[in-house]
Amino acid sequence: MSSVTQLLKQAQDEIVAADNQASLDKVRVKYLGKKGSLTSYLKELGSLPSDKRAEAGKAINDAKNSLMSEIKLRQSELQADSIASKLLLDKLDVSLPGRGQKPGRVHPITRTLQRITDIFTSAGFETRIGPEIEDDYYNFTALNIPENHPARAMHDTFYLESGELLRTHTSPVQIRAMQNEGAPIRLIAPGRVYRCDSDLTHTPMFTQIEGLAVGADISFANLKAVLYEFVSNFFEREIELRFRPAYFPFTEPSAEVDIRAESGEWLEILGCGMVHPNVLRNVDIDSEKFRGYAFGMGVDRLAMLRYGVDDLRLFFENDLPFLAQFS
Ligand code: 2NM
Repeated sequence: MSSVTQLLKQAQDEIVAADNQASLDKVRVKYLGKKGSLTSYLKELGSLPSDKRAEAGKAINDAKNSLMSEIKLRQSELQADSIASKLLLDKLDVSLPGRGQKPGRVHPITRTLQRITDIFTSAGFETRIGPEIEDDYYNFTALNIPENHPARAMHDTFYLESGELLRTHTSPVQIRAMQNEGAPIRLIAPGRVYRCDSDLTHTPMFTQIEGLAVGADISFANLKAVLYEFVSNFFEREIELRFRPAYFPFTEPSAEVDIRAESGEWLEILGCGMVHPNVLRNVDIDSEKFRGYAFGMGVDRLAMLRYGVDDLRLFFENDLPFLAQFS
């Protein structure tokens, strides 16, 4: 009897001393496991004289029960401790300042394109977009560009193995729009275009915006007025324009348009003209009833002028300090 009491006392001390789950487990195994000391006492009960057996058995079972409940208690204490210390370590101060994520910006060419689009939208033009992979018909033939025209040469156009090509201008968008919607129509077509050309002022991919208005009373005077309004709006000052006669297969007459820079020099910014009757015919618009004007400009060039950037390639290098200047 006294050795059970002693064993119980010893086990209780060890339970209190156990400061983690593993050592508490060891205590449990040591006393209550299959080969534990209390367990072996139970096994030895049979060798006691029968009149002592009941009393001893009860004492051992009582000791066993109180050990089990004390271990359970200690276990929940240890668990609470470990949760508390984890919480202390993982404490998150939600009031700390962030890591200084800088907001992104819109690329200067995209900003310029949005600005141009906004100006034409408020003048009543709708926006149309189209595929960058085109075929010969939409990129050339429908635009009155004959089979042997230099613009078709491998030199300028990226051809795909399929025989398709990367559009060299956004004019195919206008062709599709006229085909699908007929006249009258007034739209702008912004987008990426591709030409096999690369130097200081040319990149193989660039952004263009073209415009088209077809109607019964459309005249070259309308074209001049729209372009004048556009350019003055874009540069935020009265701008002098100069129309120089030019040649495009898809317009007749055609002109290249210069603006008078603040320095006094003339800078070319766009091409335009009256849509060629052959082009109208190709999209089944009656060229006796309807006339149209069209224009096209390089957005990159307008962005250079607006922001005073003198090397086109800067727009394509994704140099963050350079880009960060436009916000
Ligand atoms: C330019 C210059 C002149 C043009 C013509 C057409 C269409 F589809 F109506 F025939 N779209 N764009 C055009 C005319 C484009 O870019 C310098």
